[in-house]
Amino acid sequence: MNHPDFPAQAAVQAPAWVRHRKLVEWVQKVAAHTQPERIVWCDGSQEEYDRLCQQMVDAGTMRRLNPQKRPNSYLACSDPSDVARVEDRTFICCEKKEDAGPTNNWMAPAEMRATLDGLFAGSMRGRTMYVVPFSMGPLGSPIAHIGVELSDSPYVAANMRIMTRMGRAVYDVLGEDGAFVPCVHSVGAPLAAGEKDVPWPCNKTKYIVHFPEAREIWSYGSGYGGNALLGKKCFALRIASTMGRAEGWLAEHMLILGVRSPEGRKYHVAAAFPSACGKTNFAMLIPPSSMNGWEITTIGDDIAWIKPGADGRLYAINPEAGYFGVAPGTSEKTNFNAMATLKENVIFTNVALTDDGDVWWEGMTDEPPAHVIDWQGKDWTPAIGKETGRKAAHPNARFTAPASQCPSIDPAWEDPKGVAIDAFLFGGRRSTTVPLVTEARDWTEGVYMAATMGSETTAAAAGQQGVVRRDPFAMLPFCGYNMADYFGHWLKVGERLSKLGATQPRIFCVNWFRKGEDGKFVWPGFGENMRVLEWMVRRIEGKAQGEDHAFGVSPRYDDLNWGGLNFTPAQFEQVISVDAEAWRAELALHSELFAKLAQGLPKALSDARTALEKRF
Ligand code: SAT
Ligand code: MN
Repeated sequence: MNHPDFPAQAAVQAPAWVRHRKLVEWVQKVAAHTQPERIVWCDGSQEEYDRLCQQMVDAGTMRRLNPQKRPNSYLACSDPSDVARVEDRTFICCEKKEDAGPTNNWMAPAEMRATLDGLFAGSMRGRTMYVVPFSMGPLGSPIAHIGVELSDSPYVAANMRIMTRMGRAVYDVLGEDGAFVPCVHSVGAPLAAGEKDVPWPCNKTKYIVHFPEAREIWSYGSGYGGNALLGKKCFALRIASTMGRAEGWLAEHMLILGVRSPEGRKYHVAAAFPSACGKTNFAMLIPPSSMNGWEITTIGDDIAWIKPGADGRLYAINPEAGYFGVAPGTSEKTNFNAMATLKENVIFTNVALTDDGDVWWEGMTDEPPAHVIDWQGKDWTPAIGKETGRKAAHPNARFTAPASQCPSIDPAWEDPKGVAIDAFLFGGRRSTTVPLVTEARDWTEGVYMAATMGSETTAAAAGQQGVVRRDPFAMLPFCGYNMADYFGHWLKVGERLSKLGATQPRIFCVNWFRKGEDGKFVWPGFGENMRVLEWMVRRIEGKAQGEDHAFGVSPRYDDLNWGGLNFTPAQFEQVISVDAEAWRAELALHSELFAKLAQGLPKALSDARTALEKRF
């Protein structure tokens, strides 16, 4: 192929280990259009990673941290405008608007393609285009799928090597004609000849676009996390959820953990919480010392792909290979395992730099350091922080770390057949109304709970923080199709299990975030959440009691194990109580959501709502 504006044609020549003709043609086509100066076919090797990082250090994008303190680790600070996912710039472009549903931004595919054509024309000029092959899930696992991301950001290429199985071996799985999800990413900041680059190139105009029918992703203008690491939310949730609908499986915003009882029985739990609500902490929980014999192991901290196995049960894998976790609030006390995971080989983004070349963020230590350089490169002292309210680390500052470094990693975390799920948990951040824990009495009641979940918004997405919004299944920003159909899909998955005579996983709804009148959290959370997990395990075993109420079964004070924790019945009342008035207001919000999702809303759910209303 010849293109007058693309002299570096020889560079499109794929290495011998890429035998997939269609893939090579696609790379050629995108290169001809975006006109990068050079093309690098990533092989995923350590040398390549080190080289990428060194280039970014030389370009001022990253800083190498003190190797004595934080070996082989880096700090990247983003443009202050490019710090979180941009939900209002995220689009689902299927043929029919109804298929995207009322909770997604939609544009007709042809119109969007015309827009993107304009934006991507020459958008990589002066930059290197990295061809990043990746597997979501263990290579060759029947639950895994493959993607290839073309990106003009070395930060993306390096992060993708931590977050996914990235490199040459992916081409062996693909062979000459294997299926892959094509992902194209540009920071949207072409460089003129001789123009000097900025540390974090991006563009004010941003588009995060999904074509579910073509199974294609295009991302423009942002270099940050969920906007740019396209294997994560874009592929593993938005595109994969549509694949799951078509093929009878689930792509969920869930951590996966293993829990072993003192008797040695092992269970697996998948839990959905919105972004920045503690999935990583919960996945790496260390039981309090008073709960001797209980053990938690980590399979995943953000995303679960769940497919029915031959025995009818649901099997889950973590499609990722790393953690892209929220740094602020992470400490040896709140998440010892995460801190151990972060000892080396980490890319930090938007945290503060200490005077001895290490990192710091709010909540990492009881005492802040006397001086740091904040995430925007300015001097920061505790006094400055107090005076100006400025944080040293951005509230959505992140770490990218290899999952294999986590001390609590489950021995089966890379098992290609996945782990059998015994329970699903759904939780939001709610300072009032929602009790600590409630078990659904059946699958439909559980789907109702998950569908009507609400949560206070966090810094993980651009926009106002701390307002309650409905976030069904913690999937509101991540479902690639009509949310009402998605509820229907969940109901179908449950029906299929019961038809096969397989045990359905139990469904629980939790809330760690109730606050007292003083505005402080009442429930201690973190490791103490093990007490709630113990109750769930005992429910599964048919050993624990609870009390039936309007929307499920919750433990009474004496149904939980309080050994080693001073938590009074009065405090328990504050986190478990169901206030009828608050619930009538809550039900009105459920109605609002269901009215919005009326088209295609399963009747079983509106019936569940009516029954619930009657009970109040
Ligand atoms: O930026 S990400 O989407 O990867 C993190 C999150 O919001 O959960
Ligand atoms: Mn997430």
